Amino acid sequence: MAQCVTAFKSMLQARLLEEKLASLYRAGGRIVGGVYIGKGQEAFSAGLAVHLEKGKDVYGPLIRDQAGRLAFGEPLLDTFRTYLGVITGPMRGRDGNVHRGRPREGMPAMISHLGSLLSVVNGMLFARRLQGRLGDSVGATSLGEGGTSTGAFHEALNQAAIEKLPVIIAIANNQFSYSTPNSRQFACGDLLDRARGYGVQGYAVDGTDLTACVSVFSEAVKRARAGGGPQLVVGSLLRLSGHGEHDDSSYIPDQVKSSPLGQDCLPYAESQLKASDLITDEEVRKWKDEFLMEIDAALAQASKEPTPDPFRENWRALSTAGLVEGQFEA
Ligand SMILES: Cc1ncc(C[n+]2csc(CCOP(=O)(O)OP(=O)(O)O)c2C)c(N)n1
Repeated sequence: MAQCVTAFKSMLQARLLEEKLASLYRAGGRIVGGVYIGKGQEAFSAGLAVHLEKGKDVYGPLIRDQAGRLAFGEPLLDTFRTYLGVITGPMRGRDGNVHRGRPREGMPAMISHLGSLLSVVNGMLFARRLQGRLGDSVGATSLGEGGTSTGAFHEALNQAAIEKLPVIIAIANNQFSYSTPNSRQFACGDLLDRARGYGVQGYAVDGTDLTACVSVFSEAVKRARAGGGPQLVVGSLLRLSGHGEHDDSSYIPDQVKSSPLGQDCLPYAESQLKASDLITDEEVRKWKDEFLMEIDAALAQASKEPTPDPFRENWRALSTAGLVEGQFEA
């Protein structure tokens, strides 16, 4: 239950941070690329990451995982430094939004949202196994239901299953892949069929319910650590925003928005945790104030920092400049 409170704090911090990013995007000028947020998916994201240990486990977060990133321990400044494209950021100004990571700390940089990170996480785990240093560490990544239609996802899931890799795959079924509804995305009855088809353990969870998410991921991580191979968790929910801030999501019918899938996980978690006497109104107010101050301070800091100078920058791949897990020195 203590993990629910930790996850809740990451959810709250992520929501406030992403509100700031969205307002910077709308104001124009500061953020050059798109802004992609995880509103409505924070419980599913943090519910997984809260079980991972930075320095021991591998975590490959995607577009909707700001809450998971914070729960795993990614510094707040990484978000602003990447969005503002400054050279102090983890991608040194080469990316303008979500393709950031810290591979040395077990967090590979996101590639595409569409299933390509699972094979990277598999590879990191497999390398550790070959080097005899896997121990009981696990890897985890997430993707949307649309991503489960790609060849990259199927190949990587099959590979993980055959090699019995300790990987947790969190599929956030938010009903729409950009504007494509599930009826045009897959014909199987249930996304858990994806797990059955590859001989992988599958779980279904209400992705709007933090305590349910924390509990199902606790079980999945435990089994993966104990040698049970890949664990695939499907969370049902809705993204409460556009695909990115440029998208008004007008293709999502009102009746879906007002269904249980559209429940906002943040106020729901707050009411659950208050009802269980785990948090108080006063604590939530205090955390909000603290997070808003931290967010403003991080934005002010990143705003002062320089973007790359195209004439002086060495544009070699970052992997050769020390980003990869201890293999290259800067
Ligand atoms: C190969 C490729 N094609 C298209 C895109 C653009 N794209 C990024 S995310 C996305 C939709 C993803 O839907 P889903 O996997 O359901 O995740 P969600 O956005 O719902 O979280 C698309 C079409 C891409 N990144 N890569």
